[in-house]
Amino acid sequence: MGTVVLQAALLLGSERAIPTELCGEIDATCLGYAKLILGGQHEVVIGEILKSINLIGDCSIEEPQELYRRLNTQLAERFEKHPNLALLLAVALLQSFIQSNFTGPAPTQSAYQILSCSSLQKEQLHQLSVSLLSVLGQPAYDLCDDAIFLVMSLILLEQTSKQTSLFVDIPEELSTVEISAIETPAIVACAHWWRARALLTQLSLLPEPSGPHPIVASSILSSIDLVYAITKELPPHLKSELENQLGISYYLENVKCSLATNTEHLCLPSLIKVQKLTGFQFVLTGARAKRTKYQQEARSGLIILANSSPITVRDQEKDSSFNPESFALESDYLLERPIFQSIGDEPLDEQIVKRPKIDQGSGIDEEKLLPVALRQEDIPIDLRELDPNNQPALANHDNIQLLLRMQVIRQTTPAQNPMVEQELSAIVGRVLYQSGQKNWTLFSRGLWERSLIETTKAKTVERGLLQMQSLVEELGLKIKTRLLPQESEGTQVTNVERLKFVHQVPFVPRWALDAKLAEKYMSLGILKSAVEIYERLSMTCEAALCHAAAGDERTAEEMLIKRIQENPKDARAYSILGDIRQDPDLWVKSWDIGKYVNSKNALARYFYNPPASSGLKKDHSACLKHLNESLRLYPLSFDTWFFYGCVGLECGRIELAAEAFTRCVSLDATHSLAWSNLSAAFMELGKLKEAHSCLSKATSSDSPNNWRIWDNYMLVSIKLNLWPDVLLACRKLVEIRKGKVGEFSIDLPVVEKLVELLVTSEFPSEASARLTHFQSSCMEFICEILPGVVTTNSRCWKQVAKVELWRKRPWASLDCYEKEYRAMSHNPDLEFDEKVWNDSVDTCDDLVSAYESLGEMEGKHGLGSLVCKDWKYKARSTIKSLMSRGKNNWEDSDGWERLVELRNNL
Ligand SMILES: *[C@@H]1O[C@H](CO)[C@@H](O)[C@H](O)[C@H]1NC(C)=O
Ligand SMILES: *[C@@H]1O[C@H](CO)[C@@H](O)[C@H](O)[C@H]1NC(C)=O
Ligand SMILES: *[C@@H]1O[C@H](CO)[C@@H](O)[C@H](O)[C@H]1NC(C)=O
Ligand SMILES: *[C@@H]1O[C@H](CO)[C@@H](O)[C@H](O)[C@H]1NC(C)=O
Ligand SMILES: CC(=O)N[C@H]1CO[C@H](CO)[C@@H](O)[C@@H]1O
Repeated sequence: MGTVVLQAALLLGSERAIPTELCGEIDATCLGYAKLILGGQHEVVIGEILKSINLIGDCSIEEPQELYRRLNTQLAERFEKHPNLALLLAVALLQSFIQSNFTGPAPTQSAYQILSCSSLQKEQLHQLSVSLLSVLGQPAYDLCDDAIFLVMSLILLEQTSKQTSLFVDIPEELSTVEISAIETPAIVACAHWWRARALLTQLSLLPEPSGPHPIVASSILSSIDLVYAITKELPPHLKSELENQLGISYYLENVKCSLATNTEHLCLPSLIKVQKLTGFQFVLTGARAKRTKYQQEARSGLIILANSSPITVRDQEKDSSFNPESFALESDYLLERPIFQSIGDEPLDEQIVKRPKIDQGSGIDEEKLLPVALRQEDIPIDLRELDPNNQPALANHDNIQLLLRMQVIRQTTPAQNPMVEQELSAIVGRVLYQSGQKNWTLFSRGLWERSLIETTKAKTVERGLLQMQSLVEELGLKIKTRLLPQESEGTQVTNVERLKFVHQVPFVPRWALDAKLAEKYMSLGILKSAVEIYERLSMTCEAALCHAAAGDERTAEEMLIKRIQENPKDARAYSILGDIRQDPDLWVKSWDIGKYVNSKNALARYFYNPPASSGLKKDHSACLKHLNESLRLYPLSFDTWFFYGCVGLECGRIELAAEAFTRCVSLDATHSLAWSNLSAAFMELGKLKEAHSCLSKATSSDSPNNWRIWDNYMLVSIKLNLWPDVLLACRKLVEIRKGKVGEFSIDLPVVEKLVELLVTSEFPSEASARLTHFQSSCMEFICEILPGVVTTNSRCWKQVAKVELWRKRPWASLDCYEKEYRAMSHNPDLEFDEKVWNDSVDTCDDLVSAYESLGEMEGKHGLGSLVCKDWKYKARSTIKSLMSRGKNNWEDSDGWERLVELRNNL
């Protein structure tokens, strides 16, 4: 039991989780090591535990696999019977690696010193370790420090969690990790959890997520059973509190993992769960704000009102066993903050409503990434009472939730949408501007995120770049820190502080900050600065892509060729060279040496759309074959599945397409086009019901105004006789398209069918009888919406007239015939175009019959009134005026004859 408490405490990074009364039960050595790790002294632990084993010795190791085998056997021999110790070592190694490359400060001893390697061995071991960490032809970042620690940690975790190694060849069938709350022992579950953390660390060393690693990590973090597997072995009196703490951590890490593996569309349920667990309340609303320095007038803006639950805050306070780093907010350009004027002085609607997506309903929908309060009265009472300029400090876990939500929004919305940028700013603002001391990890991440947002706006792009530059320096610890926490209490305190939460917020290794800055320069067209950074980071592929983007393909090619000469195993470099030269041989080579997935995708695109110079024709089956192989190795790529499905549809491989789009919507259930294409596949397979349900998903997803989707929805609904859905779609099509194509947005045959259905039902004669939903909606559509859209289409007016009559409003019905006739007879072509003449005669005929049949009915003023008292006179004068307009040209046409006949019949 004690052991599990100890491991839980390590997972939580909290010494407090080990109650003193339990310490007696725990093996003293392990307890000592755990305390050292929690106190940031990983090196001591590593040194102590490894003291007695000869890991490397004097061996000269040449091949990565040789290094793996050596480490694997040595570690297994020593730790097979001591999973607890193995886990402690693995944790120390991982945390130490993270400290070196992610959070700093630099440890006093390097990995190779601790392992007592010669300097000759050191260089070689580093290269071999980097090779081992590379995945599917993507080299791990080779300037990282202490790579061997991460390798050792991963090996130990594979051993303690009893899983097949990912260091040996990629397995044919991907084995996902199965965790059972009941059967998996707690210690194994802890090992799984740390392994997921280590795998995400490894992924952050790669240019793109790839290989089985994301799948293994997500499968570990895919179910809360991971937590239950641990807590079932805890002593009863600690169980509920630790379960709660571990649960919070689990959900946060689940989101982090989705973000890191580009499956961010799956995050919302976990975000909602963790919000409930911490009792966090927050809402986005409008406010007027003034930037201290640059603005005189307050402008409307957005603000997040947020508050942590008092219980969470109290728990956290109990935890401050060490001094948080403290620092003052001084710099103008880093810390300038808006001053909010009181919220609610303004009608909030105007500021937020611009964004079409937000529904107009009252109250707030908590099940959203960003709950919004449009009106002041929708803001929960606790939040309404907050002072917007002095909001209370949030619990750390709540700050993390905000940062994660921000990241999810950023990854799921199109870039450069000003409204989204405003929302992101509001979230970051809430993290940055709060009373009390700031947390290093979270605060520095907040500053970084804000500078990223600022660079997306023309007005603030320069300030954003300056902020990024100075943060790169400060976080890189190249110069002494000023804005961020000083290393006041010595490195121990600092590193512990900084390692807190590192597994809950997305990883940003040191060099990734620099690389992001370079990416920014590149997107702003400042290529020279971008290239400089990439070269300094020795990211050759990125630097080459920069040159290529600037049109200097020669330099790009030269750099890549040089890189390949130096690193013949860099499959990504081959593939990028292939992209620049459009040379399939290079992609094939890239696949052969490293199974680099993008090279297969490039081959697929090539065979789908071969350049004219190649003399090849579009080759669907080659294209599908390449995509199939790419997906086999990396099935988490939405884009690849989508392409696979489209090609499948195009060449009649419908089952394949259905499978592909099913995978798409399981990766992103909000993607309308994927739903719509999936329905197309089902249609082809004759599965109408499935097709219908896909389309109904498509219509409620991310592009609710895509008329083609509604059109398909209507067609399928017709086939299934689902008339209420047909009506819905038909209405929606008019709504979406009337602005562009006017009355052509109306699908007449469908309208006619709907009207036929409507009028064959009984119109409720007594006032008390209620209309069905279909009846009232159809009536509204035909009698209120259509007349605003129809201009000349007489068939359509007839339908309106029909429904008005059904509603027992003959006067309104007659009105329609008059409008129909007027629209037609005002056509100036009447005198030249026989068709118009013919049509006008027809509508005149309609109108005259309407006068005859409706004129004498009871009028709108009830008993005694008539629809049209002088209908005969009106009918006559209608005929007369049409005849006078047709006199010159149509006097001996058939139409003329018909008019004469009509007049005589009256
Ligand atoms: C920062 O994090 C540490 C570690 O959990 C905590 O003790 C401290 O209270 C936090 N600071 C604030 C202001 O929340
Ligand atoms: C790829 O092809 C293999 C063999 O034809 C097939 O079994 C597999 O289902 C295909 N994979 C996908 C994702 O379609
Ligand atoms: C599938 O989606 C693509 C991309 O949106 C589109 O071009 C194509 O027409 C769709 N195919 C079908 C059958 O709907
Ligand atoms: C108009 O109607 C007459 C018969 O009613 C027909 O012969 C003639 O072709 C029609 N003209 C046009 C242009 O449709
Ligand atoms: C490439 C890179 O940024 N590496 C850094 C890893 O962290 C150490 C210190 O912890 C730095 O010295 C390296 O520059």
